[in-house]
Amino acid sequence: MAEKNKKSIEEKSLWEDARAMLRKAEQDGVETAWDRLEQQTPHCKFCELGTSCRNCVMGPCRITAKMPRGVCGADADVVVARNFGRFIAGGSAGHSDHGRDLIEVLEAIVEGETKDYQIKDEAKLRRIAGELGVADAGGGALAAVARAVMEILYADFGSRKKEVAFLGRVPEKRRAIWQSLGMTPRGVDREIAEMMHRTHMGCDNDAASTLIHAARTALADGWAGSMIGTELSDVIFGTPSPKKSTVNLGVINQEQVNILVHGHNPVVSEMIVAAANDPEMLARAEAAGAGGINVAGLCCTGNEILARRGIPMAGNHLMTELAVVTGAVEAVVVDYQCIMPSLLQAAGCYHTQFITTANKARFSGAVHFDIKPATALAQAKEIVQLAIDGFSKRDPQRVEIPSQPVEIMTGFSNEAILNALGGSLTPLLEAIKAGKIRGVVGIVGCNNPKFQQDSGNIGLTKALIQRDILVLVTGCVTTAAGKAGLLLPQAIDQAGPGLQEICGALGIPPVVHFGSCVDNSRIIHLCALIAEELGVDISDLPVAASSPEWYSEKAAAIGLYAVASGIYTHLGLPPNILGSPAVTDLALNGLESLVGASFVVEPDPDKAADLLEARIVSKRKALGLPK
Ligand code: SF4
Ligand code: MSK
Repeated sequence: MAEKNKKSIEEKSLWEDARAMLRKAEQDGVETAWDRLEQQTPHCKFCELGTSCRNCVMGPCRITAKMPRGVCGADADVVVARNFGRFIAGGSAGHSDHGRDLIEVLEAIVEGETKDYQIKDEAKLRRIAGELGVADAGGGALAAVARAVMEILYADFGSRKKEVAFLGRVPEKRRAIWQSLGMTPRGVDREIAEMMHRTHMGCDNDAASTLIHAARTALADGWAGSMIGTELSDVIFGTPSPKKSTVNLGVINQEQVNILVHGHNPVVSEMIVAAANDPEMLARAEAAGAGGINVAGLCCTGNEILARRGIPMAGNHLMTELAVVTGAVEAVVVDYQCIMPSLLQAAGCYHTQFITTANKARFSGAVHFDIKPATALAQAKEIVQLAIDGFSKRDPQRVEIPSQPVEIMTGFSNEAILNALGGSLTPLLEAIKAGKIRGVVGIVGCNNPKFQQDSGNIGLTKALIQRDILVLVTGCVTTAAGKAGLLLPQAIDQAGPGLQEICGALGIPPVVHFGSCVDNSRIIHLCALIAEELGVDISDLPVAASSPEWYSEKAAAIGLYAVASGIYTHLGLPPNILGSPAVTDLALNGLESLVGASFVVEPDPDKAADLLEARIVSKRKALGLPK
């Protein structure tokens, strides 16, 4: 069966650096995600359709035409909705627990338990404090203001509030919709726990009701968990501002000690960057015969340090194993999420050390550091020392770095955009009204080996900018856009005349890097600011979202909070819900009448561009704007 599912190397990835490393992986005997996908194909049809249930031991049950109910009596609609609800809870938990970790670092700062982390953007902290109603936010002692913000945001995880703190950012019309549907997110942990409760046998047995709570859970992610992650990362590590960097496997440096940081949270990767720049560590690297210490990113923690520090990006999700295959990586240092367990085996084929740093993401056989705020920098130096020690173990015969790095522009935040626009959204709105920017689409998310790597991400991005639709990218789409040369101001050559004019005048690329997966909260915040400025709801705007190659629970949660926020959202492949016509119809159609937006599924990037453009045209028309 596996032979039948075999793809050629060209079919696996769009990129030459990936293809070269896929050839080398074959030679070196390293198994990759594509190999395992062949083994796993065809997938279990019940799981694919969402019609298998393991929620109790009267089962497991599979729902078919001949067996339309599980032992308890649950039908396909109930089983599919419950599975999808738990899927969303998993994704929301990931982003939100990440956000909570940032509150804990802020707490360590406030309590004087760490000198390794500081408040880098005091102005932003005070601005947020003002929004959250902290007394004397502008003039009070910094520690007191920080403590008050910390308490308010910790409370967002509990059960005592009627709504999470950043809902003040949501336009009134949208909040009224949520209120009427019972979709207002009250507390992050509360919504996630309630989803687990509702989906226990014998609770929520109405698919629509379960899905509404799934949306509420996702909204707690977008407008609380993820937003807290973004905002506090800016406060602690600085708010991104435009800068240049580089991307692809060519950022791995043959002469230097190479450390790849992978995962999501900047709490560890920022310390690794600091430790690698320490003069003593640099001297030690030199003494070991290396020309320096090179830190490069993978996935979203890579996006965090790329946007804030311009640290180069080695690759996105499907490049993580291939980066190790270069044979030139001394250490892969991970925090959590999207880290393939197989990386440990790939690292074992070379001299690469695989180092974990979070007690909630342990990998059997890895070198583990339980990184704590009080000792983070010292621990990071120990990690960098391990990498330096590994440099002499590198086998030069097995090193192949397959490409030259591509330049990119990064570091866009809402603050940076406002700055570039001269302090107000008016120039952006004028460009939208005039049809020079016809709309804005956030293209976000992952790679999935079911697609040729990045063909959907790049195909859609190119098709949209040609149609004068501005594209914002986050997560793993960033690396794709960067490798294609689309994150440079000169990429306006590939855009329509309107984008050429506007982006050309501002000196920005037509594809704008907005950060990591949690930073999708920047995009919904920007939508809210634009809606407020125009006096309309988010669902009235000529905006949309897309995740062409998504794979994770987190990506589904992002998609659902986008839809529930009023943003039409394209997915390159469906979630595992097709076994229930009722749930599928709700996702693709029914949500439109409830929240003013829905999902659309389309694997072909050109057809997806047509759908997104048609949506934008309809929204422009309703606002009385030219096509
Ligand atoms: Fe089967 Fe119902 Fe138990 Fe699910 S909850 S495994 S459908 S008996
Ligand atoms: S890392 S969730 S593969 S974007 Fe955020 Fe990339 Fe998707 Fe993970």
